[in-house]
Amino acid sequence: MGVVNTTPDSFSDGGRYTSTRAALAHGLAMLADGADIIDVGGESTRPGADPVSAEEEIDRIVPVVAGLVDVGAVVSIDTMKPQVAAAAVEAGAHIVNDVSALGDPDMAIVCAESDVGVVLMHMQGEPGTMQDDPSYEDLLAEVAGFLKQRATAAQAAGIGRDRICVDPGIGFGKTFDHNMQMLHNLDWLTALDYPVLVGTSRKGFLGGILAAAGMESAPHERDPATAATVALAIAGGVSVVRVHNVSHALQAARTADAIVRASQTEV
Ligand code: PMM
Repeated sequence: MGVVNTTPDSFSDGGRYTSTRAALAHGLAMLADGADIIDVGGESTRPGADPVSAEEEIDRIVPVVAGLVDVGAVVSIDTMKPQVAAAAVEAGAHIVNDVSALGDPDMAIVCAESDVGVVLMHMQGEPGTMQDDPSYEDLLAEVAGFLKQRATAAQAAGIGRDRICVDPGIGFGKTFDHNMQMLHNLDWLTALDYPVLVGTSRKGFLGGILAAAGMESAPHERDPATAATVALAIAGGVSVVRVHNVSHALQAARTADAIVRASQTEV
């Protein structure tokens, strides 16, 4: 899953794809690089980011979604707002990626009334304050329990089980150690028996790992580190990786996948 943020303020690619033209060109380039899905976002979930009205978010994302649908792409819309999801679905989007896991009850209705896939992500708190002091008594059990509960609620609202994907929400109300523990223990999530999506791309914890090894890095310099997480995620049974650099991630994913499969065949 390649990321197109049409926002002025996302942490890694903010401001680069604010015009429809630039966002579309970037989506097309990621498709050419081998992306299976393009995830279009119109509001940054970065801690402290400015909130955006539904109208503005719709204005940002609809032309991009429609343009990508036009060329036959599978398009995901990254939003917490039911109005925005509805406008994107109307424009042809195939997946709703909701980092609040259907936090707004109307989102379940919008999704149930169409046949979109739904990504349910775990977040502790809200984007503005989620990184202030995240804490858990039992991180893995809490994240897995939340996702199971949200998936069950989604199914009760009429969203078929085969349309649901779960995501631990790397960096969403998580400390460095929380992120590391979740990625080290992905079997907690795969055991839920839904496809798992993971978004590690260029995130702060990678900067932390690299800095501890004496390598300071800006977000856009973290693609090799991202590729390492992609390989580990695929080896751990993850189905979808959400990334900014598709060609690097695709090499890592294909390589990890081939080695995992080789180890399952008899020689
Ligand atoms: N991360 C970001 C935004 N949306 N959606 C899902 N499902 N999972 C994620 O980890 C995720 C997301 C933040 O990253 P960005 O600012 O680079 O888009």
